[in-house]
Amino acid sequence: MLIIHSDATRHRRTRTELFAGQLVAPFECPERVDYIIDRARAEQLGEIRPPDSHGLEPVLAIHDKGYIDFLEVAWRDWQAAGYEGEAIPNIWPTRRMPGGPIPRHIEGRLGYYALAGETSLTAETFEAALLSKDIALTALDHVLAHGEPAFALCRPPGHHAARDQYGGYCFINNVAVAAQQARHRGCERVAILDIDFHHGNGTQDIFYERSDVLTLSLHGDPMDEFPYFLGFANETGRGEGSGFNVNYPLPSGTDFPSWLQALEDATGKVRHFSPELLIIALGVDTFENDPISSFTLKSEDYLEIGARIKRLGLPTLFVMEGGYAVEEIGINAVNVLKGFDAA
Ligand code: OKP
Ligand code: ZN
Repeated sequence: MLIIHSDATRHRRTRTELFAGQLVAPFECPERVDYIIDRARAEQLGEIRPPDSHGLEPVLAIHDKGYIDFLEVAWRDWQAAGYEGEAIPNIWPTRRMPGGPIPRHIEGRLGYYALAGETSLTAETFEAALLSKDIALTALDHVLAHGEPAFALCRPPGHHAARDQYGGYCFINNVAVAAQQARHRGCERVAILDIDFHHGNGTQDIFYERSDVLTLSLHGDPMDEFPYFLGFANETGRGEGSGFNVNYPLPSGTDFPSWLQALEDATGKVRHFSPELLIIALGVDTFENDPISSFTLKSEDYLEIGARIKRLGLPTLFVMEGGYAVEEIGINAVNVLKGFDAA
């Protein structure tokens, strides 16, 4: 399988993540990519190519222009305010003060555009986000041109990013940008199947009122897991999009047989939709030793996941999302792709 990868993803190396009331070394670190690419090479998974630049137009087909402009200048404005740490929001529009205009001060604008507080914004953030979507779009080019699968080794991840919000380590929604680009290039129906441990809230919200992009997500029950405020089973789409969003909230401790039952239901729905393109939001934080998640999948299970996805017989784009058991992330992610290739 073709792999799109850039060494420049390592330029995003934040120092801090707000976690459990402390600033800790971020879970979403550059070494994640190193382990995956090392394993892909060792397993001779396929050719590794760098991304091509795709510009901002495909991004602005999904994201709000004001939001993208904010990402571009946020670090400069944060520094200009005299702040010395990495940029972290600390106040938000909430139920009892939903707010009016977008604030002028960077502290207010951070809260306006952030959906969570763990994700530090730094000097390299905007470029890193652009590089990540270029990786996804280059892999998409290959799938569309040849009908063959491709793996976009994206970092930072994307599925929590909404039209005008960042958080959960995500800034640009890579799978959403790729899906919209595929629509633009003539695919009538696109399915996005999100198998990351966390609900793909950004992706769901972006396509919630549309019937041309089917979104499905298997994830930890938001009653107990991030992102807490979206991802419930009764969220099935709105208007034109009614019936075109499917959530599978699963309890803490979910094991592989139970997880596979949900996957089988989801693949049945994908088949019924008969998309021209399948995009997999590939997180391997469902792994038993993941430090921030609570499912119990084992490394060998990822081979079976790849094989099940292959059975759909669709042009397939894999886009990297989460996975924080860093030393095992290479084995687990590459197992999905190997399982797909071998089936
Ligand atoms: C990004 B992706 C756990 C805190 C979780 C943010 C998680 C972001 C996950 N108690 N904080 O979906 O892998
Ligand atoms: Zn995740």
